Amino acid sequence: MSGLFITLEGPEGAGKSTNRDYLAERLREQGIDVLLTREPGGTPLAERIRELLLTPSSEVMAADTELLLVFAARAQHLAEVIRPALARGSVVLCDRFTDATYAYQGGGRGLSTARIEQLESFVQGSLRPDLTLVFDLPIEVGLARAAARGRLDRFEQEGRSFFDAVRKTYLERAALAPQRYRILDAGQSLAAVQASLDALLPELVGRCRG
Ligand code: Z5A
Repeated sequence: MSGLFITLEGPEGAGKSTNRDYLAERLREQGIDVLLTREPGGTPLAERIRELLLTPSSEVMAADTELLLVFAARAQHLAEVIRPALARGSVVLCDRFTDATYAYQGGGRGLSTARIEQLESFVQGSLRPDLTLVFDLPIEVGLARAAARGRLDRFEQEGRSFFDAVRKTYLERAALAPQRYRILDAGQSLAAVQASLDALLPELVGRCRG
């Protein structure tokens, strides 16, 4: 594979989608071919699985079901979108990927890291993101942003301890592999977050050009 796989992660309302679009524009200005996508989702079938995962329901979804649905959507997304784009040499900017599984199903739901690692190897083989941008912010700031958008999805209805565990897991994973992760302070103004992205741009452009 000759492309570059960049993922954007963080708790709710961290500004991943907004900043993914901003980063894509900056990279395209440099003549770099960028593909934007997201998880769960990114293909028609995976978007249908996303609906199952996000829509609140009176039937409680078992944690293992949630985990398997996340990886089922990912298998489709990898086969149909991510692997072909990387093979073409594109830069893939993906709003959430498997770090979210460690954070939400591992940290939030308490599923074992070993189980997630097994599925990660099964579904992804050796493919891992080249770079992961973690948009970190206090939970209450992100939840206030999410709430301002209106109706809360199935995850956003979780309690404070769930989101604390999500945030903690992201920061722990980033600390274990600093060469892959960059942590951005997403609690600042949007202009300040985007200035941090601008500061990262020379490194990103360099890596995109290999
Ligand atoms: N999930 C999972 O459990 N396991 C997995 O493996 C995967 C996902 C892949 C859907 O993800 C859910 O799936 C997610 C985890 C679970 N949990 N939830 N919910 P999602 O990424 O689609 O959902 P999200 O995290 O809730 O996305 P979001 O709320 O849309 O957040 P965002 O993309 O990080 O933020 P945004 O849309 O760019 O910005 C949110 C608002 O804040 C918007 O009005 C912006 O204009 C505003 N904003 C952004 N940045 C700023 C700053 N700096 N200041 C002020 N306002 C700002």
